[in-house]
Amino acid sequence: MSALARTLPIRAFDVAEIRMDFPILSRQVHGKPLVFLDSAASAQKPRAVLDAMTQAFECEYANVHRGAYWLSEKATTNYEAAREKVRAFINATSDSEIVFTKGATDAINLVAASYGRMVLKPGDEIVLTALEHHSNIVPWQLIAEQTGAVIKVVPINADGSVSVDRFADVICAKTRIVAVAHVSNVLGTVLPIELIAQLSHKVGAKLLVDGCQGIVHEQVDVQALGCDFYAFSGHKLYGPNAIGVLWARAELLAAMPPYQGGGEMIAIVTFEKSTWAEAPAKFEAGTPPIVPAIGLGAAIDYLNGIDRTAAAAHERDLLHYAMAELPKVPGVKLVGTAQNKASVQSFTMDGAHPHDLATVLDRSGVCVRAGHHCAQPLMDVLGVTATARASFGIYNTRGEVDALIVALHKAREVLQ
Ligand code: 7TS
Repeated sequence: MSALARTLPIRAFDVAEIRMDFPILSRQVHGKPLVFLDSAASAQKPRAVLDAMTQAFECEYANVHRGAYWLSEKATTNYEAAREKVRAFINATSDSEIVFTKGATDAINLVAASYGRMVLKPGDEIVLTALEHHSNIVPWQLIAEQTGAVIKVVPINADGSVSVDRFADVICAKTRIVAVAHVSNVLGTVLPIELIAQLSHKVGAKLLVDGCQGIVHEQVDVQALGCDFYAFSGHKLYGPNAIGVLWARAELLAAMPPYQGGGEMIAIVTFEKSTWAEAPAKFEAGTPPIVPAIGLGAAIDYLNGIDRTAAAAHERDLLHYAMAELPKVPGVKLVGTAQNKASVQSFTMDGAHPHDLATVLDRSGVCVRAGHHCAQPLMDVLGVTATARASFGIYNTRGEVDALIVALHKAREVLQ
C-alpha cells in the first residue's frame, strides 16, 4: 500500500455509498435505471479518478521529463507518483520495474516482441492455455512466426478450470515462455499462478501473467505469485483507458532490447549508433500517457481507501447469487462453473443468439456483453459461437442481478 493510502482511513464497505462515488450509475438508459454488468470489458470510473484527471489537465499539465520549469516538474512528479502507486499496489520491489504502456495488449506485445525475439529459437515452445484472450495469443503467434518457435496449448476442463497436471503434461525442456491469464475474461476461472510459476521455472521458462481481469478481483502481489511478467490495463481497474502496466523483474527489463524507438528511451543518439536509457524509460518511447497514468494512480488510491477484502466478498456474493438464479430462467445455461472463480459469469439461452439477447436486455437498461469475448479458440473448445456475459464490479448489487433475471424472462418471451 502506498504511503499516502496508509495515511488515509479505510472506509467500511457499503455498496450504497460506493455507488454514490460513480456518477454514471445514477443515469438512466431507455428510460430505465442503468444496470451496468459489463465491468470486465471496462469498468466505470469513480469521481476521484475524474477529479484527479481534471485537476491534472486544468492546473498541472505539461509534458514530462523535459521541462526545466515548475509546471513540467509538477507533471513529472505526478506521473512518477502514479508509478510508485502501481508499484506498491502490486508489491513490486522497485519503481523501475513498472513500465507504463497503452494497455495490457500493448504490454504483452512488448514482452513478445522484445523478450520473445531475444530468447526464442526454432523449435522452442511457448505454452498458452485454451482460455486465453486474443491479446495473449496473437502476439505470441506473430513472434513464433518470426522465430520458428511453436505454440503449445494447455487444455481446460469441462467446468472451465485448468488442472496443474495438464500444465505438467505440456511444459517441458523446450518451453521458454509460459503465458496465461490470471483470471479468464469469459469463464471467470482463477488460475493457480504460483504452481504454474513453479512448473515454468523448473524448466528454466519465464511466466507472463495476463492480469487484465486478475488485477481487478485479486489482491495481487507479484513477488508472492512468483511470475516474471504481469500485464494489466487501467480501464478495468476503475481507471481511465489508454494506460496499462507491464511489471517485469528488473533483471529481465535490463537484458531486454527496446520495443519501440523514439524520444525518452535513449541515452545518446548519433546517426551511427544509439544507446538506451535504463528501464523503465527504455520501454516508454515518446510522450507517455501522462494524465491517464495519473488517473490510474487515483483509481489505486480510491481502491486503497476501501476495504478490499469486504469488496471481494461482496463480488463473490453477487457471483454466487447470479450462479444460483440464472439457471432458474428456462433455457439458461451457465458457461464456466469452476470452483475458484472471479465475478464473471457467461451464459447462453436456448433458442436465442447472445447478441439478440444483449440487445433485448439493453431495452431494460441491462448492459451485458455478448459475443466471443476476444476468445475465439475458447468458443471452439466450448462448442459455441458466442455467449452472453454478466460481470460484476464493486458497485453492483443483488438488486441488479434481480433486474437481469427479470429482463431475461422478458427476453425469453420476445426471442423464443
Ligand atoms: N486479457 C484479458 C484477460 C482481457 O480480459 C482483456 C480485455 C485483454 C487482455 C485486453 O485488454 P486491453 O485493455 O488491452 O484491450 N477484455 C475484454 C473483455 O472481456 N471484453 O472487452 C474487453
